[in-house]
Amino acid sequence: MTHMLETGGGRGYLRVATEEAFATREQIDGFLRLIREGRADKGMTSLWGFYAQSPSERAMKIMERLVDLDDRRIADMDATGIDVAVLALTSPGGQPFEAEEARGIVTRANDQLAAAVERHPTRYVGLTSIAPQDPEWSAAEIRRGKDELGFKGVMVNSHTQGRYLDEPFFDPIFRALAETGQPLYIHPQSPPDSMIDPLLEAGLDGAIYGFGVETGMHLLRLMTTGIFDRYPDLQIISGHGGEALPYWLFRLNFMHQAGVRSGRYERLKPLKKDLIACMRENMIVTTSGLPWEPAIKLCIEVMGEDRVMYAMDYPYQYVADEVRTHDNLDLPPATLRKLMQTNAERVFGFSAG
Ligand code: 1DF
Ligand code: MN
Repeated sequence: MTHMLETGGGRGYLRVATEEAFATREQIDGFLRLIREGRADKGMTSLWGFYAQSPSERAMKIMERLVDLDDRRIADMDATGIDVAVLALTSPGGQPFEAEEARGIVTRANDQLAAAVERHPTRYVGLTSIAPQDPEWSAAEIRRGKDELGFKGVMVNSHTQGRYLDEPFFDPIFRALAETGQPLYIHPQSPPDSMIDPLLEAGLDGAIYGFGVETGMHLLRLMTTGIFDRYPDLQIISGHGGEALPYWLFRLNFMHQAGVRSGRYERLKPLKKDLIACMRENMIVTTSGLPWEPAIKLCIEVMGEDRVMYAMDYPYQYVADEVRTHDNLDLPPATLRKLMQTNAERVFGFSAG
């Protein structure tokens, strides 16, 4: 049985998609400049060398859709029944650039997004992009995003030039998140040069696997280095079913505790909150890339029904059938409504419709 994918909540909920990407021309031109000038890492060269230059139909369609924040995007949302898109600058944002270049690209991207949200206030919610290579500037941009641009959370695309957010260097970002009470979305990007070689060699560096293992590790090391002991109210969102962490959670927690007891690693310290509690109290996962009943049910069972949100990952995974998969999940209506609408409203603090 099929049904029309209409917006408007005829099924008892609105559809809020929470990992939706846009790009600016300036950002794409910047990626190409990095590649041309030999300043790009291997992951950038592989990923954006493809999307920004390939004449293939996939690359062309994605590029057209990424840079459109008006008619094309709204028509695509209408066609797939997406009522509200939570939008952020596409991966890896401004993170591969030198700080000054990054600040310019990210500021103008945030301004463009704010203008688009103003044009389509009932359809779009914006997230603030930052340049973690300049943490103090990023903290100020997080405040500007909330206070002046009306954004509802912050987007970081995993590592920044091989550096991870648990480094004390990045603390101003977490302080700004705590001060403004906003969630942090940690989206994948390609693994850094220190990690990518065996993935690249096998063609696995991108969204197929490289994204997931690198970002899953980032999320895990934030937890094991005690980010939620330091920031007990912080909420971190991750895509792709939590980058496999919910599936592995028992083993992660067991082996983490065994590792701590053994004293084998100086950096594995006891946590006030174990990894299971971290996942159930401080993490939220989305269904981007995983429109699959067994995986979504596992996430809901492991994380709780308040901690899983729908995402399409437009335009990288723009498939109407996947929306239908979510609509047809074997879940109680109240749980489905949380998944599709109300968890996102609570996590980001907005009201759809
Ligand atoms: C891809 C996938 C690219 C996702 C993305 O951003 C992205 C891809 C550059 O398939 O190349 O966000 N994704 O989240 O699955
Ligand atoms: Mn994505």
